[in-house]
Amino acid sequence: MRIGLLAMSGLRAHDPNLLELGLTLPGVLERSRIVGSLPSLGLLYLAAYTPPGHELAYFEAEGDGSEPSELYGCDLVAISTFSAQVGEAYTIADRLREAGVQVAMGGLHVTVEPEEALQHADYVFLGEGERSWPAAINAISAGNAQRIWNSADFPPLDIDTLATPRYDLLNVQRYSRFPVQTTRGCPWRCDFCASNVMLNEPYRKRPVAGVIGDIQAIRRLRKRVFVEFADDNTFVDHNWGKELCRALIPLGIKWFTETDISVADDLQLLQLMRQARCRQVLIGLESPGQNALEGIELKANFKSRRSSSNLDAVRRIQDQGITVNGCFILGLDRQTPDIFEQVLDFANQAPLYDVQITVLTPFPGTPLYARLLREGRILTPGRWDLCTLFDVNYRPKNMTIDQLRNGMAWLAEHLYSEEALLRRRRPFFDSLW
Ligand code: B12
Ligand code: SF4
Repeated sequence: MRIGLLAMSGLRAHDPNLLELGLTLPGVLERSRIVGSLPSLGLLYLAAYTPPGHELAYFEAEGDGSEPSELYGCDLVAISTFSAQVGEAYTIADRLREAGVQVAMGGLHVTVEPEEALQHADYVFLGEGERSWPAAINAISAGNAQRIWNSADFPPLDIDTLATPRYDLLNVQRYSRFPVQTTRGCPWRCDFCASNVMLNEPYRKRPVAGVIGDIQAIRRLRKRVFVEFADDNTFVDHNWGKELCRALIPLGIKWFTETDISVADDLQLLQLMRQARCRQVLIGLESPGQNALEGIELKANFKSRRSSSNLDAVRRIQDQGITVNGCFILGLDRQTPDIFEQVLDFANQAPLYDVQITVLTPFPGTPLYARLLREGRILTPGRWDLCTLFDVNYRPKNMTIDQLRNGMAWLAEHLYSEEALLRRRRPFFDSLW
């Protein structure tokens, strides 16, 4: 079969205020240009697990959500879904099927909404694709495939022998950053976290040699690379993290990752990360102060317990020459309208090199979604296109919807202007000299 792999590329947001700001604020533009250009690691893994004898090609949807015409020459198109653009993905799937092309859909969204997806796809995949994909491809090419493929019905994935993603399918000149995975999952359980919908699995770390092998595979295609570790929480195990950094040092590549604040507890780890050329860690701080964080992490109240030391922790990391991108969620139940100024104060006091602000988003499949639905607080159930992290689709508890929207816009203006960026970043550069 000729199999097309289709990623729904780019970022999505609908709030007109924020969109207008996004077009003019340098900080917003900077990050969206960087992240908007990442290829889909999930599809590159699927390609690596495709049985031999099939022809594979990787595609990305256009910025307006339309599909490349080459897809119509495929026998099967595999689409990876996130909630924000699943409507666009369904529209493409409908058009392809009308033209006689079979469609397979997988990824985070359809894993929790398989019945919905069955209305648009021939085959729907739940969970990690590597487990079911080889058997599914054999059955599809033999013409006797079932429609639902649940990874739970297949043996667990052996993370120690994970295949190298098929980076060779990419037009490498098109990308400035490449995703590599070092771990899967996260030991914590934040009630809003959409990654958790995949987490029937424990937190898993890959052997360091496998990670290095993936980076070498990218470097065979392109000499100078910047790597984004597509993890949820890389440095949970500090000793393993040190091993990873020691192996990265000789490669001399720059990299970015997402991790929790505990990374700041270990000076040796931070020093090794710096030597290994870590450029930035993205950390979910979520809210300044303990009160608003109470109970949002369901397992050990991790985020609330740590919050009083977050300011110092950020400084310890940045003192090592590693920038922190501190992420805050606006509209948490215990936040009141003074939250916008509190976030600005925290960002300026640290000072945080980068700040990401998002609106509390009830993603399908999360405990948050179930709770807000029960409480009648979802404004329009099923409006998955609003799952962008920037659009409000629920009724906040301690502020009005307008206060949340306007507060978000006010904060964006104060955080992302050229002047604000310079003011927060200058001390970081000064400390390096
Ligand atoms: C890297 C990343 C990005 C990158 C690259 C995305 C991409 N093209 O893959 C960028 C920066 C572009 C991005 C953008 C966005 N992201 Co993002 N991103 C991530 C992150 C950190 C890692 C994704 C990753 O590479 N995972 C590793 C791979 C191996 O896993 P995977 O993609 O899930 O694929 C596996 C399975 O899902 C399955 N599978 C996937 N697709 C398919 C298809 C088929 C046919 C089959 C059989 C199986 C299958 O098999 C794969 C292998 O096991 C995740 C967090 C997370 N844990 O997922 C957030 C995450 C996916 N992002 C999220 C969001 C909200 C966004 C944005 C909507 C933000 C915005 N406002 O625009 C955009 C929208 C993207 C889009 N076009 O719709 C949410 C999605 C929640 C949801 N339910 O939709 C997540 C979960 C973050 C979070 N915790 O909230 N993101
Ligand atoms: S710490 Fe981050 S990745 Fe882990 S559950 Fe919470 S939000 Fe998700």
